[in-house]
Amino acid sequence: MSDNYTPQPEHKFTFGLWTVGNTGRDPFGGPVREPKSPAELVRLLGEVGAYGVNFHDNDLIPIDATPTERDQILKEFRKALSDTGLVVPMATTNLFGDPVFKDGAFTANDPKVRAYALQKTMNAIDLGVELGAKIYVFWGGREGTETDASKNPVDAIKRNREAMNFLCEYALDKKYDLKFALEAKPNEPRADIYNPTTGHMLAFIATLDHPEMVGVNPEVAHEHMAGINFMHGVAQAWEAGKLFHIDLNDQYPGRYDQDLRFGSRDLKAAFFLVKFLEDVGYAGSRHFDAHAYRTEDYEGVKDFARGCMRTYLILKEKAAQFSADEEIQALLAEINADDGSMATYFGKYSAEKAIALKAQSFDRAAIANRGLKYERLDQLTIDLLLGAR
Ligand code: GCO
Ligand code: MN
Ligand code: MN
Repeated sequence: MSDNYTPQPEHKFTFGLWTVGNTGRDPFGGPVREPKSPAELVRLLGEVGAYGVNFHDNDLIPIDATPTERDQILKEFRKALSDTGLVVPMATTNLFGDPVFKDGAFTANDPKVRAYALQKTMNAIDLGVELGAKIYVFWGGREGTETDASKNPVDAIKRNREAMNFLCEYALDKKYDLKFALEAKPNEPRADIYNPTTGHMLAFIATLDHPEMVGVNPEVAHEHMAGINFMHGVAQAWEAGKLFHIDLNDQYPGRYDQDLRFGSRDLKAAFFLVKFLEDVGYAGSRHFDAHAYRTEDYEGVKDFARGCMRTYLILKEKAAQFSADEEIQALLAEINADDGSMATYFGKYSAEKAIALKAQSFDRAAIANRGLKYERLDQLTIDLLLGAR
């Protein structure tokens, strides 16, 4: 059955192999679902209507696969892609799973680990590009510490920068049509991870040799774990021209990393996020980096994946409704009323402007007395979200 909430390719909904392929393992229990091959997962994604699939190098090719195994896996994967029409918009490197990365990858204290991480990433970039990826994500889950006795954070920043500069040059040298997207997370698996928020990442990117090649991949759960407003971080990245990718999911603040279905926890935050992405015309992938509850079988995994996309599309419709709602728009116009009397004071500084502004008198009490009607505006938003308008 097709309705307004049926995913279409133009919605650019993508999932990682590791998301629908998650077998439900957690720190307290083993897998609850049989693993599926990459090709099977592509078919599952095709069935639920996704546009694309993303992967870590080792989601696709196990770290110790032989060349023959690699060829066979790639053959089946490519066949599944062409049968389903799914594309690979993004790829990434697993720099966290193998024990060699227990002290990080690009920031590890052992130079052999740092060199191996660069080698592994170059190979993984080759693989991603071969399959069509235009965005390459870097999530440094192990780039952090449990004890600050172990590492100087300034050294870690410098090592990270050197690695990113090296890999940018590698992509340029190979003439790859590829951009990098850095993904921040405050903690988990390390006690503390460097560059813990999207804002930190943006500041770090400005120090690179090729900042134009590098943007961010903000994730809902990661900023909620840090207790901050995700949409504000996304807006900052967007305004800086750095929103190259986005990881959608959900998360209760102050808890372990939950990777909940998009919009399933903070519906209002999800609404303002979707509204933002749609209003500004973000054209990249809407990537769901989440997984099904551990209670589910593969039918439940499909329910989970369909749910992520459906909620996004419902919220997109609600965003359009918000923009068309006369009462809401009249209220916004009133809130933003401007009689133009202050216009001469804004914009670029001049000594004359400063003198004129210092001479201007303000009726502070009258200005402050005005009620701003944000309560009404918020309730109208809630009514709209709950289907009461
Ligand atoms: C996490 C991260 C990862 C990354 C992935 C892609 O919390 O585990 O969100 O899922 O997004 O490694 O780089
Ligand atoms: Mn995450
Ligand atoms: Mn992520």
